[in-house]
Amino acid sequence: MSTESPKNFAGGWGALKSSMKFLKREGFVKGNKALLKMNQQTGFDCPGCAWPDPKKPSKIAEYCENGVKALTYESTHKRASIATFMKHSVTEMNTWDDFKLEDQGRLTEPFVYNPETDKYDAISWDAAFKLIADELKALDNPDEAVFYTSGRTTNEAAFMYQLMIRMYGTNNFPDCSNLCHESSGVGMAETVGIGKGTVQIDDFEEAEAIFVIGQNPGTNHPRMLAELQTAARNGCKIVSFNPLKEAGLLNFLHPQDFGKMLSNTKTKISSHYYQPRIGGDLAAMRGMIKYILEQEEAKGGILDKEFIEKHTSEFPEFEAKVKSENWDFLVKQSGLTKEQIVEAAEIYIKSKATIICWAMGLTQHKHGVANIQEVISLLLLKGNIGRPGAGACPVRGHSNVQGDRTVGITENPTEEFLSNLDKAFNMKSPRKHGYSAVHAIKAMAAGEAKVFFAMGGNFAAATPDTELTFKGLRKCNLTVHVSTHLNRSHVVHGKKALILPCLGRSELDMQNGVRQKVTVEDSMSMVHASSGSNLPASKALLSETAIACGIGKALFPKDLEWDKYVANYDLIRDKMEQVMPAFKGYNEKIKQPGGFHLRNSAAVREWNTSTKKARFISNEVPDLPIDNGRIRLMTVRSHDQYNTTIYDYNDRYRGIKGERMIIFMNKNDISSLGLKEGDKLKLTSHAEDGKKRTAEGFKVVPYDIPEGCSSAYFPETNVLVGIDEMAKKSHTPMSKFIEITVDKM
Ligand SMILES: Nc1nc2c(c(=O)[nH]1)N[C@H]1C(S)=C(S)[C@@H](COP(=O)(O)OP(=O)(O)OC[C@H]3O[C@@H](n4cnc5c(=O)[nH]c(N)nc54)[C@H](O)[C@@H]3O)O[C@H]1N2
Ligand SMILES: Nc1nc2c(c(=O)[nH]1)N[C@H]1C(S)=C(S)[C@@H](COP(=O)(O)OP(=O)(O)OC[C@H]3O[C@@H](n4cnc5c(=O)[nH]c(N)nc54)[C@H](O)[C@@H]3O)O[C@H]1N2
Ligand SMILES: [Mo]
Repeated sequence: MSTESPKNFAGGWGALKSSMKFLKREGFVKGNKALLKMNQQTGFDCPGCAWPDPKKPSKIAEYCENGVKALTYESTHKRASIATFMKHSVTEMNTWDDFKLEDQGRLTEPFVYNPETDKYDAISWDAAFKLIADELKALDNPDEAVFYTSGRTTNEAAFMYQLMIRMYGTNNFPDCSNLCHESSGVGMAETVGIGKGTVQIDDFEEAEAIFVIGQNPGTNHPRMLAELQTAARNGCKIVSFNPLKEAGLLNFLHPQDFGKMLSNTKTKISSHYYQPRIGGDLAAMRGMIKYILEQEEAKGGILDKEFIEKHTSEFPEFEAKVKSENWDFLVKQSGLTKEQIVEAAEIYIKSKATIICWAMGLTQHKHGVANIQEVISLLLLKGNIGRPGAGACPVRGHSNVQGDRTVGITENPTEEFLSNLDKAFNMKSPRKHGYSAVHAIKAMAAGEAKVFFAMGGNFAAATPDTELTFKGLRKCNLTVHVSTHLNRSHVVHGKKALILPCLGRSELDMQNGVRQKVTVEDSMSMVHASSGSNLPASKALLSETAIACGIGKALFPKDLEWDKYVANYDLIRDKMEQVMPAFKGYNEKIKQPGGFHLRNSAAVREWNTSTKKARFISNEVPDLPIDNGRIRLMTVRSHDQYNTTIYDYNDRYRGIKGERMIIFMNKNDISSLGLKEGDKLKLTSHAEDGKKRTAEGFKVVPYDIPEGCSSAYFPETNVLVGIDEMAKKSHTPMSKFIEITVDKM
């Protein structure tokens, strides 16, 4: 391992150099051609993040270093073929790290686990579909099967998948969203009546202040830096709340801006940077609101009283709650000074249009939902929802995680959706709500769920409480994964196990001789078409849509003309429009460059809440233990990973090379614990269930992080997250708040 000083800017020549490295490593020519089509209005959607494409057609393709990694990963020349599986037993492969598993390359054909040889053998698609149908039919109750989705699945595939499963009879749809932005969805649905962001991309040009809370766009949404750069140049105040100084939030040098690259001109991104304690944001925001209300009382003219009167409910209760709050408590809990809180509040007061962006730093806490509701309260005070340059912006993760939810991937479907589905397909969907991700793990571990099916993702590695998750998966009668690459979930498997390889987003999807389009929805509710152009990694791959329909056909050959839908995705979209009125004219609308915007009720100040108004909800600011001899650990992404996919072992912006087993700590904590840089630690977490969970071998790296706080990478740290450590109401694992003690090894 080597460490160097963390960078104070993102992008620049380092980003280009890294892009070139990945292009070379995975097969330069093919990747390069495909890049020209990425995020172009006639090409395919980047399988990286859910940040929207630019509105105006651009001459050059919109991509970033991490988009290049996502694409080269998909178009690698390496293959996990039958030869790979003949060479290595599953037990052996389970000793490999996550990098080595995925680095075998693209899966080439369906594989079935052979318990006699402990190896995966090839199996035909028809035999695989039959095996799944037989196992599903053998269950006593459809609720004994669980169907996970990861957010890369396109609208068409997700829709046919949920249809097949609801025909089968369950709403057990745990989703990567459960591990991710669920707190945003739940928090916003209660307060503004819709669980989606209210801003559109153009709003970033009109905002006077943009708050970025608990998000690391330099690594996870690099294309967002272009919007922040434009805003900063327009004089917009950019205020970051993050325990770490993240390079991308400090300065940016756009790698596609040749002029600036040549003159090495960086743009300062954050005008103000605050480093709260991990979990301290709710206290900080409550402090800001307290100051705003104090100023309103002293001077007046700050609140948008007309908006509050006309559009909101429960303001008096909220005001009373905030006033009763003790400043010392809020300051101590936030980890900031009162001056910093006041300074941030002053920026908010002066700004005529404010956007608040956030990601996992707010959602993956016990008080994740309360965090989001405080963001909303802050916005409501000045009527900052439903007008230009203002609004709530939960920055989504997976490129179609929002779309999957829209088209029915949810364990809590609405009655409206189900009854429309029933009408469109002449069926009776189950009404009982299903398992979320955490509940699915518990059910499998308890033997109550017996078949686990995953449309994408890497459930074994992405979820909390690794030991319990592994136990649950191994107990299943059957585990099935639709995947592009080999991963942990294939080698920690049920008694029977299948790996079903699928096409990636960048690949040509030909059905019946016709090139198909699929659609996705970005973070700002734009739905647009995507059509891959690369030759598929193997002739035996099927599209996710064809796989969902293949299982549907094996289960219910007579109930639907499954082949008809596989042959022409337009017909799927016609059906979708019957179920979801917002998609009216779907096939026509996606012909428009850039696609179409799904109506967002909150953005037009229509509040579908229990009070029919936007709600101020008075949550308690949690009294989180400080100085209790424990350290708060947040688990984050390095620059060289995509969730559980490890592209490489570097974290360039944070100065880490060739290593992932590290823990960033404050230098005062390091010395008070008698440690020094490079010491190897055993981490022990202290969950409320009383169980001690440990992870070993993390090297100490001193870092600019508040005292009592630390940071390490996931998935290596998921063993430390107790299964019951989850956000209230949203049940999102508390991946950003693990209380640990450390021992020198
Ligand atoms: N290249 C790449 N892109 C990705 C992904 C990837 O893995 N790689 N993953 C995708 C997915 S699924 C998602 S959900 C998004 C995730 O995007 P992010 O949420 O940006 O991802 P994390 O690495 O979890 O980073 C969380 C950030 O919050 C900060 N943070 C942690 N705890 C707190 C806290 O208590 N308060 C505050 N204020 N900040 C805190 C951390 O320091 C870090 O900067 O990215 C998506 N895009
Ligand atoms: N401790 C901790 N844990 C976390 C988080 C955290 O911050 N901390 N973040 C959480 C978050 S935000 C999320 S979203 C989850 C992510 O959880 P998942 O979505 O389950 O995991 P990924 O790592 O994104 O999935 C990677 C796998 O997806 C497959 N794949 C790639 N492309 C495709 C495709 O086009 N189709 C199909 N079918 N498969 C494909 C590949 O085989 C690859 O191995 O992890 C969560 N886990
Ligand atoms: Mo995510």
